[in-house]
Amino acid sequence: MIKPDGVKRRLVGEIVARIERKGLNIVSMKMVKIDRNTAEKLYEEHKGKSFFNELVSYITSGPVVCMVIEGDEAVKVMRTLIGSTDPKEASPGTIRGDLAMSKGENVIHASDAEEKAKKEMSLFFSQNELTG
Ligand code: RTP
Ligand code: MG
Repeated sequence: MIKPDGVKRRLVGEIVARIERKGLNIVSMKMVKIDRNTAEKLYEEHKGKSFFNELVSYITSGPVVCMVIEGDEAVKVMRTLIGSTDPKEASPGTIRGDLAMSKGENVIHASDAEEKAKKEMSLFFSQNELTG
């Protein structure tokens, strides 16, 4: 998911190009404005943490671009492609390493496990949007 700062900074094309050039398939894509309820589900694992409210406000602050990405070990490959959570520590060549500076606004989210990917897909896509 390209986060609100990525969309605002007009990085959608840049990020989509990197995913495609890597050899992953984008099988579904849409721009949406996330509501608070969905944001809380997306980041359920962080409920109660000090940064949770800030995270929910940020992710609901503007449109995001959701993508379903397919490929061999797609979850792992996407996590490598995006880089470390804190962009200041993310390696050059990664999306966060090259395009961001702030841990709070780090341009992209990616699921970190297959079960999470399935859950997150169902938050944003209906079945007929996934099988096309
Ligand atoms: P994401 O879920 O967005 O792909 O990010 P991630 O796995 O790399 O990092 P995660 O630990 O899941 O944290 C989710 C998002 O919360 C913000 N965060 N802020 N202030 C802090 O210490 C802190 N820690 C995390 C980041 O925006 C992170 O992407
Ligand atoms: Mg995460």
